[in-house]
Amino acid sequence: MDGRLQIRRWIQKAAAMMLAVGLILTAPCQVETVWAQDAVSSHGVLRVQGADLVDSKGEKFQLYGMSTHGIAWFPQYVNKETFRTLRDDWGSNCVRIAMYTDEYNGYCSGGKKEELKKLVENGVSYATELGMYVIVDWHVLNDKNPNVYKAEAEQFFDEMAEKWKDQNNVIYEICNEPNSGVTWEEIKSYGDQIIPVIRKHDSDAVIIVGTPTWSQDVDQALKNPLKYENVMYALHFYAGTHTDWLRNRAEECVKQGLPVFISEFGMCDASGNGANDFEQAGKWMELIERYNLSYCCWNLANKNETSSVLKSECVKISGWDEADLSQSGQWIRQQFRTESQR
Ligand code: IDC
Repeated sequence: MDGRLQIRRWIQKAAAMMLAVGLILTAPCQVETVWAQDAVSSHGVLRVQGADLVDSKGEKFQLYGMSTHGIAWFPQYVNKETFRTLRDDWGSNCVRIAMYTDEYNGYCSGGKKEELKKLVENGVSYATELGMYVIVDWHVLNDKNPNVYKAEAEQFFDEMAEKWKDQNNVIYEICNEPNSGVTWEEIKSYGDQIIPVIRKHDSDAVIIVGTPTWSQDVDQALKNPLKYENVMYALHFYAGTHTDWLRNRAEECVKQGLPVFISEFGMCDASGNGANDFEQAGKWMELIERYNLSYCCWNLANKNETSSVLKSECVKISGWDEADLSQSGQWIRQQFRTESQR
């Protein structure tokens, strides 16, 4: 064998050994590999530009994912493996953590404050570790008027925003759904108190503000918006109840420059139950895609109700098969998967 051939063989052997060593060394790391869906490292700090949510490069960006049910009721889904499945298998880039303020051991109505805060903090950490955006939702519902627990909201957001001031994946939703005649002026005055509390720590965080009538009256916000930057206005729909008239309102407001965020919706009716109306839901999705709106689906739980995405007999908290998913779950997972391929 001539000298050159000998050398080539040595090189080949050395390369094969290096490859083998490399494979052995990298194998254990794969468990924690963050895949291409690491939305936060690709898109960074989000901000609001006109009606749009844009990423750190100034490109239009869309968040989409699941909302938990009330975390006091279904704490098991505030779990890293749950979020990982939502990211890797469902293809979503965002998760909304819903903490009821009044009902179901709500934060302000006898719930265990420290445990609830810990759950929210854990949820934010898991999302962060997975490179997902996360919405912290102060879930006003039974309390109707966000001013009822304004002092508690101030304290909560002050503490939380201080913790996450250096992160760029946390979005604050300061009042889920004001309702029962609460006016936009009352909500606005609440926003004027709470937004500066968050901004004191995190000067550019995106903040979502609920609108009157269970977050349907975005037109009132359009007439008289808050004066801060990086604020978006919540519009919620339930496809079995809210049809053309609410879509038209949403479209009109977006066209006129209002940043609308669909931070909660369902394919069924507004009770969270009843039949799914996938035809109407499909029309909503067309609108969502036309305007690149961000959206979170209610709800990630196995409650025996139509809007829960898991069947009530499913006790798995991650890695769900098709058979584990309710009709709603099958539909929305497909929607997210399609979205992630766009
Ligand atoms: C529903 C839950 C249901 C719970 C009820 C409490 O799905 O299990 O018993 O709240 O009142 C909303 C609310 C959201 C509702 C949902 C369906 O933001 O909390 O969840 N909905 O009613 N707005 C419109 C519909």
